[in-house]
Amino acid sequence: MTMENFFSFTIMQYDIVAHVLTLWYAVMLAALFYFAMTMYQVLPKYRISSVLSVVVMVSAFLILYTQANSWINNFTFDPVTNMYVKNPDTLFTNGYRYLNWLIDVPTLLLQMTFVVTLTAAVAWKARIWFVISGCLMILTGYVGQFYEMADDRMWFWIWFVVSCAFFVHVYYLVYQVITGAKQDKRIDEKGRKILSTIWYIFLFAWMLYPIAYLMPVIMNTADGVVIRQILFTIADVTAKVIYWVLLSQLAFMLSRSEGYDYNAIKKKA
Ligand code: RET
Repeated sequence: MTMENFFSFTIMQYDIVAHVLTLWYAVMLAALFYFAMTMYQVLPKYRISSVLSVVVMVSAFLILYTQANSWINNFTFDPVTNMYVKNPDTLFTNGYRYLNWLIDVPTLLLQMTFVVTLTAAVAWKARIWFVISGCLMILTGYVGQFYEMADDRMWFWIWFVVSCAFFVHVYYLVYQVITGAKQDKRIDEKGRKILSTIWYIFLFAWMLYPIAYLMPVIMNTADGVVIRQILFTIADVTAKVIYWVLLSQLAFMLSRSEGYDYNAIKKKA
């Protein structure tokens, strides 16, 4: 059972979580349209990255909608105490998030290898390990989160450590791919800045996930729940949507340097 089921919430606490979760799936839907509509602004070889963004957004939207409802259906307002109290016959779960990441994490990592230029051997090695380590990081964390409120948190910690080992490996791979991409002659100073920002997104936004996982240990209160849901949402919007916008900027730039100027083509037509 996750920590969210152990507390009653003030109207403010309950509403903040309900609103943050709603905002979150609305952003996913908005981003879906953005990526579908900007797809033709890049060369065909980069469009696979936009297609993947759209596909992931459909799945993210559906899963996150379910996740938001899991919160909304789990509590009832009690006018006597003026608090939202847990329904006796339902349980909240963060599990949907993990399932969503299982799709997103390998895709986010793969997309990078489709946009930046890498030698075939490096690209394939990175792709295979991105999928293996990315999925194992999420799956081991998924198992661990079932033990977050156990009397003895031994398994919670064991799975956390295992998941972190894969996390470090993913970081190492991302670092290699990004430093490799910076060597590309077609990438100018602005492009290198975008690549550095992408690296910072990995460094900071991805780090919020293990922090949120540890919330039952760091702050085991109703406020802790609110902070955890906000952290997950900030991380998700940054790691997905902002990352994708940056990646498509890079693809626009590379397309232009390869002679594909979408605005000029449109003017002619
Ligand atoms: C877990 C378990 C505890 C240890 C670690 C974790 C890392 C999770 C990460 C998730 C990234 C998700 C993304 C989703 C985008 O949509 C599984 C919480 C290290 C890094 C980027």
